[in-house]
Amino acid sequence: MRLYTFAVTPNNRKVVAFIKHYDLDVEIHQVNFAKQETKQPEYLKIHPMGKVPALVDGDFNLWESNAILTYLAAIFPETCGVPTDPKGRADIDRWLHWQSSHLMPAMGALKAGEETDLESLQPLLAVLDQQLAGREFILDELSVVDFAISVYLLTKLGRKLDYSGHPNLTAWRDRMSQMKGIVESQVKRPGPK
Ligand SMILES: N[C@@H](CCC(=O)N[C@@H](CS)C(=O)NCC(=O)O)C(=O)O
Repeated sequence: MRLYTFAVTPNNRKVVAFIKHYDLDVEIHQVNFAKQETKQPEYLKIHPMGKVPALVDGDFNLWESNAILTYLAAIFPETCGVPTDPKGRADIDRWLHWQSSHLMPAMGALKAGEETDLESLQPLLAVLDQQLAGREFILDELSVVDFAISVYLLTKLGRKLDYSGHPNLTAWRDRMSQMKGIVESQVKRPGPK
């Protein structure tokens, strides 16, 4: 199994973090953007939109980071990354959709400068804080959603947000930042000489 990825973005990091957290037998291939690897005909056969991440498992090509996360959790059930009961599974879908349809667009708008007020994220942070009340992880047990969401709040932009009114979220974010997969998927930037 091979993951095509580009380390630095949250949609890529969430998958790499999950793989590294559980030492999954998946080869991680960093694509070469400078050489336009993702726009080459060979790669477009894997991901017709020419984006990353993408997973190749034999003759099965899968793209969309959240679909890759739930597939890996199914292939490697020892991760317990996705509950198998219908309500547990629906809860996973709920939070993965929340990440892709609310958190990502809101943070994307800030990053693109279409929205300039960092406070615009506060209602979303409040929803997450409320969910985390009395819980160690978003769905009690560590699951793919913790990886999918935490990486957004650990980006450069995520680090600028005000978490002071959200104690449950603050504690979870700190906890996630110390998890093996999150630590090992961190891109180390060269420091000042
Ligand atoms: N919704 C997709 C987003 C994929 C995506 O936009 N990937 C970006 C990096 S995060 C990319 O490949 N950008 C380069 C390009 O569009 O050429 C996912 O979650 O996998």
